[in-house]
Amino acid sequence: MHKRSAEAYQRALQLIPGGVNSPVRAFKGVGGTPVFFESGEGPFLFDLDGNKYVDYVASWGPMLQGYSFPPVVQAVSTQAQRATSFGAPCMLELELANLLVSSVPSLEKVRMVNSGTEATMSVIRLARGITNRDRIVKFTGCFHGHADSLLVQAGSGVLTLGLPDSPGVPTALAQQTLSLPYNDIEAVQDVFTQFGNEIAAVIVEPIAGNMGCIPPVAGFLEELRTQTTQHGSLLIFDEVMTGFRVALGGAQEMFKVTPDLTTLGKVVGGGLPVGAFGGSAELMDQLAPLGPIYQSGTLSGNPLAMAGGFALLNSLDTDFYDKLDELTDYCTNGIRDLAKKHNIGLCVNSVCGMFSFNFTSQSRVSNYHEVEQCDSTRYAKFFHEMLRQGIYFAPSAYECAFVSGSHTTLEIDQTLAVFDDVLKLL
Ligand code: HOZ
Repeated sequence: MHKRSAEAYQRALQLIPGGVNSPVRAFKGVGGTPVFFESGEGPFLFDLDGNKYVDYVASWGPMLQGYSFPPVVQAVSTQAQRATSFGAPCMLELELANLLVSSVPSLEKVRMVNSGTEATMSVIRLARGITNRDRIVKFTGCFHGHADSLLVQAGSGVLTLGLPDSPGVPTALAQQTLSLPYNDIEAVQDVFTQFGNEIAAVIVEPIAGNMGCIPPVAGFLEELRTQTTQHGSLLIFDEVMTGFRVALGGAQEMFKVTPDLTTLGKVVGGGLPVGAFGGSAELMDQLAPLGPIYQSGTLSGNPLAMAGGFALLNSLDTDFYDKLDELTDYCTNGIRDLAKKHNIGLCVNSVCGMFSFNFTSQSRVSNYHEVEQCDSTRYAKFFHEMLRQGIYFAPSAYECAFVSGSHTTLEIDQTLAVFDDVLKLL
C-alpha cells in the first residue's frame, strides 16, 4: 500500500537527516515510515502510491480552504509569470499588509518574514530591544518555532520526540527563558512578583496548538494582559496557528484581549513560506531602517507568498468561520459519541477549525502536565489504522487536527465511520 513511499524514504535517508526536513514528519511519534505526498485537492491528499486520504493536517494549518484552492492557484501562477522574487518593494506586500492590519486588532504596522520561526525570533529581539530587558516568559508545551530563546520546554516536534531542550542552545540564553504551566494564573502572578521588572515579554499561543489543542481557561489571557501592563513588559500572542484560523482577527478577536505584538505565519501565505509580525506603529517603528533594532530578509515580502496569502485571506468572511465552526462541532461531537459508544476514555478539545483528542480518562486536558498523562501509544495504533483506511491525521499525538472550508459533512461522515471501526480495534 505504501511501497513507493517506503522506497522514497530509504532514498531520503541517504540525502536528508532522518529523511525529512522537519522532525515530526518522520513518524517517530507513531512508528513506521512517512507517507510521501504527490498532490492535494480540497480536503483530499494523494500519495506516491496513488492512495487517497481525507486530510486533517492541512499542512499544519494553512490549507484553510483545502488544497489547490483555485484563487490561490490562479494568483500564484499569474505572479510566477511576472517574477518570483524582487528583493525590493512590490504592491502585493501593501495589499497583504493592509489586509492583516485591517483584520487583526493589535496590528497597526506589520513586517513580512519567511516563517513563523523567523517571526517569533524577530519579535523577541524587538521586545528585548524596546524594553532593554532580557527575560522572556513562555508556557511549557507551547511551541514558537526553533529560535534559541524559545526552544525551552517546547511542544510540537520536541514534545513528540521527548526532547525538552536542545543541545546547541546556549545555557546562558535558555536561562533567560522562564517556562510556566499553561493556564496557570497563579504561576503568572508569582513570576511577575519575583522577576516583574526583568521580564521583556510574555509570549503565548492564545490557544495552545502544539500539545494538541488547548483553549485558554477563563481569565488566563486577561491576567497576562494585566501583569504585563503593570510591569512594563510586552505581551506577545503567537498566532501562527490561530491567526485567520479561529476568526478573521485571530484568537485576540475571539477572546477580546489585545496583545502588544502578534506573530503570524502559515495561513497568511496561503501555504507558501511566510511569516509576519506586527503591533502598534510606535513599537514597530523601532525596527531598522527607522529604529535601531535590526531585522531583514532577501525573500521577505516575496511576491509569490504575498499573492497566495492575499488570495486566501481575501476569500474569508464571517460566514466562512460560522461554517468552519459548525463543521468542527459536527466532527468533534461525532468523535465524542463514538468514544462513549465504545466506552473509550477520550478527551476532545476544539476551537473553530482546530481540534485534538487525547486517549485518557481525565475529563479535561488543559496543560502540558495533563497532556503527558494521556496514552500516546494508543494514539499511534489509532493513527495507523486510520491511515490504512484513508484518513490522514497528524503523525503525532501532540499536534492539532484541522478542518477546512473544503470539508463537507460527507467527508466527516466517512471519517466518523472509519473512527467507529478503528475504536473497535483499540
Ligand atoms: N511543528 C510543526 C507543526 N506544529 C510541524 C512542521 C512540519 O513538519 O511541517
